[in-house]
Amino acid sequence: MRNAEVADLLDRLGDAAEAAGEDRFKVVAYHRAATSIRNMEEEVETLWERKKLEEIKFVGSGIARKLDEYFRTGKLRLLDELGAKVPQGVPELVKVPGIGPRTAYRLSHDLGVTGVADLRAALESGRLDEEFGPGVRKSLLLSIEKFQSFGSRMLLPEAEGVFQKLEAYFGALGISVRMAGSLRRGKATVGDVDLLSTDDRTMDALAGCPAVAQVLEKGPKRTSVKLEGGVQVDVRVFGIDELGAALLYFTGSKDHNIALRNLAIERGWKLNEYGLFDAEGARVAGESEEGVYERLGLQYVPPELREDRGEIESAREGKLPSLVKLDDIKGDLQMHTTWSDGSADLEQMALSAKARGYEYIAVTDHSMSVRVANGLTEERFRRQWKEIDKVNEKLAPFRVLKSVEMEIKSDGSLDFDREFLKGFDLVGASLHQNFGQDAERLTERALKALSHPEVDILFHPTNRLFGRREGNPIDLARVIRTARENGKMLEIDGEPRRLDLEDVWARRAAQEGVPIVTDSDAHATGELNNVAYGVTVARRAWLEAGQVANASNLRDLLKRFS
Ligand code: DGT
Ligand code: CA
Ligand code: CA
Ligand code: ZN
Repeated sequence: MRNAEVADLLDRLGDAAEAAGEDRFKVVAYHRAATSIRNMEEEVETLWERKKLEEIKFVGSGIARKLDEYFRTGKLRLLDELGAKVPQGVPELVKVPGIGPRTAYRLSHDLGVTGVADLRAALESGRLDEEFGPGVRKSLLLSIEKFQSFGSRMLLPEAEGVFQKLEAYFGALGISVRMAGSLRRGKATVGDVDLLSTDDRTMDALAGCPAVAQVLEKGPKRTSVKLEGGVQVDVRVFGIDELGAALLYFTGSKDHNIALRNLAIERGWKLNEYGLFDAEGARVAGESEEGVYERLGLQYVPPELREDRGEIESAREGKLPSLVKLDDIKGDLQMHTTWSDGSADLEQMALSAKARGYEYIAVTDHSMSVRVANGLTEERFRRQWKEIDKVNEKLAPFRVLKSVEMEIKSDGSLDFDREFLKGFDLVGASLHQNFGQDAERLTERALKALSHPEVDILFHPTNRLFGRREGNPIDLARVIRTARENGKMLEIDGEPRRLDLEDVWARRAAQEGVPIVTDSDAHATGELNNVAYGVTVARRAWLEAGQVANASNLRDLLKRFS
């Protein structure tokens, strides 16, 4: 079936024509013909053999001639010629969301922009002020930041949502699908959604799903589609006795796979997506992942650890950690209420947390210098404490801890003095202002807070925000050392755009003996769910419950920072 291949060719031709500054109507014609061929029943190659290409809807004599050249020679000269005409910066610029081939052409050809970094510099320096109004400039800058920090990946909850919808869709048809890929490993961002099944009907079912915008590829054992909204989904079908090996292979990571395959090779065996085979080619495992690990002499490796970061060695020695679970979490230590920038009041947050089975929460409204978030003064905190006392009486033994997300100001000083801070049960500190400082200044601010006797936790240490900005360039090795020396805790903020600390750094902090807090940073009751994402990061950081401060009960928690 060459229809998909020919359709892609025409789409590429359309993009190249647009990027080379060709007429709009030509560009549209190529894409129209591509869609028409992609969706037709008959083989385009058969029609070509019968000289009937022009009977295809939207294929005129010009496009028919090009397809004829392609079928005869396997090449299309026009594509190469157009490619040579595409200005230097275009291929990179079109990857930025919101920049199409036409704009890219204009930027590169007419305005001399050589790439994404150059575009950013040009916008920031005012070089393009005459070309674009302030609104367009602002949205271009936002797109660039998103592209530079994020690419075309999606956040974990979005990928999970796609999976759940598809799982329900297939479920209604009696088809069961399994999650694989980076989504199953719980990565903070996910490129595409990978599914596996043992049911041949899955292919047609996916291609026929109403949420599908475009079928990219459809074969007997594999289908790829793009959903409305742009998310790519890959489905592959395997036999029941192959499913474990397939899950292993398509869960990845690629590096983990390669390490496993090398273990098989050492024994003179072979491992691929169909199974584990001995030297004679007989299948020794493949039905389950557990079976494959076992025959390779390994403990079962949870998907979150499959990154080739030492898990193979640990599994061989039987020393994999017993990873923390969502169930282990006894309370949530960062959230906001209507006192600052949250949307639920304090009692609602407490009730919702209690209903989740927690023993305690810390209410961490912002302190006064975060004016945009309606930060609290000493006087307002004193009033909030009275409300907390009342709620605690009502909900006992559930406990609301008096806490704060206190601002570390530009000069490293804090919003409140030591005497006042003593009135809180728990003090978290973070910075929201002046990220433009150099790495040394930013690091000094964090270290100053971690050296303060009343501060207990440093919240979201790097301040990264997927889709908005990369993390601050602070010296995390020094942050961790200072936290350890002063007996402070570091946070994994479960807000999906933050997930900060990230896994490798949280792991390192815990290895050095720093207790980790993993919480929601909720600004509404529903967002208390964010803790699950924080726990996923903690698992990817190899953490056991004993290394997570809020996996302990209230008494032990209070002991940690009294
Ligand atoms: P993503 O989608 O970019 O977030 O990351 P993944 O890990 O889901 O990667 P994806 O979707 O390209 O492929 C799914 C899995 O398939 C990947 O984790 C490992 C496996 N895989 C893909 N390509 C290769 C390869 O060239 N060699 C091996 N050994 N495995 C591969
Ligand atoms: Ca994937
Ligand atoms: Ca994939
Ligand atoms: Zn915050």
